[in-house]
Amino acid sequence: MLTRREFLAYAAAIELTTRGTEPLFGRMRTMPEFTVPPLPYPFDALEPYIDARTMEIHHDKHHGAYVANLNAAVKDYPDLQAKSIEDILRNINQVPEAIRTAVRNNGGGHANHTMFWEIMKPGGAKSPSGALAQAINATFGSVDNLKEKINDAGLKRFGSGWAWLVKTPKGLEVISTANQDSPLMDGLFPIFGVDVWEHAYYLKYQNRRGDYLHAWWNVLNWDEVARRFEAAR
Ligand code: MN3
Repeated sequence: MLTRREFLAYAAAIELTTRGTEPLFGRMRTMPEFTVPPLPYPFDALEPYIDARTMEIHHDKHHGAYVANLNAAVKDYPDLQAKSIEDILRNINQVPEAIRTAVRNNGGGHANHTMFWEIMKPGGAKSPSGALAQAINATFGSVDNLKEKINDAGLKRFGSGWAWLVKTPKGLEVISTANQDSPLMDGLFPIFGVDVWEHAYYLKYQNRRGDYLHAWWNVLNWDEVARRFEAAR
């Protein structure tokens, strides 16, 4: 089974070798679709902080729907199908207007959740280390201050959205976005974000978003966050 990246490289190679001849197969029909990545741990792995039922519905149904809707939106746009979701979001204003809102919401949902599953794990380090820790301390004073800022941004986000630590041209910053908007749409790099949609916490925490945010730090995968911090530099 080829990954999407491998397939694209393969398809590009085929296209190169068949240039000037009849195409071997219809490119539009064989382009792979965006897919929901498998959860890197069992549904119940983040208990008791995030319950198994929430994880199952969130990953299979919510992320599944974003991907299905994204694929439907780009169905007739092979140039978009050939791009990574990050590239599409970075250039969201170049997406044809007819499908721009659908791509913004569902493509944003796909990218945000793909990141979200990776930046959580059971039993990870309790705090950051190395260059990431230095940068956090230099910018926010302490990791606890960063947590407070993220929690505050998540609590103040009215309705649905995300709270983020992002890399700006100047350094690190805490922001929040509405709905499924990605920091990539504003030219910012998402180092990590926490989902504050009710579907992320309602079964266990009901209306207590603050309790969810407080508990969420127990499942943050600081190793993956450090990897993303390095990638942003
Ligand atoms: Mn969600």
